[in-house]
Amino acid sequence: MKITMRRRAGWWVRGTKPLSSRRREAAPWARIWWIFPALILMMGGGRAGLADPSSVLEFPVGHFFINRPAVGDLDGDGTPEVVATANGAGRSGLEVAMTGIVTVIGVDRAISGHWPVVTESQVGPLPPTAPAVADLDGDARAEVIFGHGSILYVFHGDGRLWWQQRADGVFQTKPSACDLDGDGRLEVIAPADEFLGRAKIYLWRWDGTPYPGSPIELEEFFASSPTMYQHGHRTLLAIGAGDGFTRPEGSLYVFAVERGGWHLQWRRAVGAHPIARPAFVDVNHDGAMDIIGGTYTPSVYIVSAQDGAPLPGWPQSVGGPVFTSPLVVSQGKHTLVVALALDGVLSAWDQRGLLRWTVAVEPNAIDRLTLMDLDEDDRPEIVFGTRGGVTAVTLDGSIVKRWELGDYWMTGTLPVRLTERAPVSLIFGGVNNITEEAKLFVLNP
Ligand SMILES: [Ca+2]
Ligand SMILES: [Ca+2]
Ligand SMILES: [Ca+2]
Ligand SMILES: [Ca+2]
Repeated sequence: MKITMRRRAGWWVRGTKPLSSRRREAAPWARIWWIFPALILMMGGGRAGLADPSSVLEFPVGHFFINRPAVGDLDGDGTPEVVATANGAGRSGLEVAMTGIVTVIGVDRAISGHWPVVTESQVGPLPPTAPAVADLDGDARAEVIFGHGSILYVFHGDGRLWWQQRADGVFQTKPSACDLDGDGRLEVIAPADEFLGRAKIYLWRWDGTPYPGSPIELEEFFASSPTMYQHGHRTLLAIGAGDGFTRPEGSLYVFAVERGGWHLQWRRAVGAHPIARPAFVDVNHDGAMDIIGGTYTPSVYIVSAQDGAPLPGWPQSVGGPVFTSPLVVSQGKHTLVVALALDGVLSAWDQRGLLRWTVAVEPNAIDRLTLMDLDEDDRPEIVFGTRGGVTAVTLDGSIVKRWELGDYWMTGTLPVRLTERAPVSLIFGGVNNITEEAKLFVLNP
C-alpha cells in the first residue's frame, strides 16, 4: 500500500489517502449489508434530511466492512489515537474481502510505526472484529487486540505484532481485556464462533499464555461479546449465545472467574440468539446487579445477575431482532430502558416494562447506543449511527438532531475528547453503499 502523510485540521493520518472535510445533506435511497454467517439482511427505507451545520472529517480505512472504532493512547504521549478495523488490502475484490486492515489515526501529530497493518488472508470473505485497546504489558502504551478469521492478534501500539493465537472457530465479536483474577495483569477474553458446532470463550493471560481451563465451551454456535462485572477479587463474565435463525433457543451464561480458574454460575434460556452484548446494570435500584440484553425472539430481557431470574415485567417483545445492546438511563427515581430493533424502531420502557414511547428511526444493525449531552442541558440524548447518518433522540422520544452524511451504512458512535481542551467528538465508521469504501468519520457536533 502506498504510504501518504497528510495533515488537515489538526489530524494526522498515515497510510491512507488524503482526508476530506465537508458538509452534506440528504441521503438517497440506500441499502445496508450486514455480514453474518449464513445471514445477509437487506433493508431499505428513506428519510428526509434535518439540519446539519456540523463539521465532519473522513478518513478512508478499507473496503466492504468497518467496525465501531476504538480509542486509546498507543504511543504514550497522553493524547488518544483512533483505531479502525475494516476489510482490506489487495488488488481483487475477493482478496480485499478476505484480509483485514487496521488503521491508526492521530490527533496532534503523525503516528510513527508500522500502521496500517494487514492480516493474513482468510478462507472466504470475513470481516475482522472490532478492536479492543488496552495496555497489556504495562509500558503506558496501549496494545490493539482483535480477531480475524481464526486468529486473535495483539499488536503493540507502534504496529509491531506482539503475539497471535489460533482458535477452533472464527472470531466475530469484539474481544475484551480485563483483570479477571485480580493479579494486577489484564487477561484477554475472546469468543470464537463455530457454525453448526460450539462457540468457545478463549482466555489468555496478558502475554498470550492460555488461562487455566481455556477455552470454555458453550452449547450454541455463536457467542456475544463478553461483559464483565467485578466485585472484590471475583469477576462475573456474562455472555449470550445462540444459533442464529436455525434454532429458536438461546442462552445467557454467567461464569465466575477467580484466581486460578473459573466455573459456570448459571445458564438460562432468554430467547432466540441473544448475541447483543449483555450489560450489567442495577435496573431496579435494589443494590443487586441485573443483566440486560436483546434477542432475535425478538425481545429485550432483564434478569437478575444472581440467578438469571427475570425481573418483573420482563422480557418485553419488540418488532425486530435486537442486535444492539440496550441502554438503561437513570435520572433520580426514574429509569428508562431503551432498545433499538432491526425494524428501525427505538423503544423505551420504565423499569417495570411499561412502554413509555417508540420512535421510528432507520433500519440498522449497529452494536451500540451512546448517551451524550449534545445541547448541555444536563439531560443526555441517545445517539446512534444509522443508514445515511447519525441520529440523536431525546429521553422523551423525539428526534432532535440528524446528521446526513451520504449513502453510508454507519456503525455505532463513540464520544471522545480528542485533546484535553477539545469539545467531545463523535467517532464512527461507515461503508459506502455504492463504492463499498469504508471510512472513519469524526463528527464535531
Ligand atoms: Ca497518543
Ligand atoms: Ca503496552
Ligand atoms: Ca489477571
Ligand atoms: Ca437490581
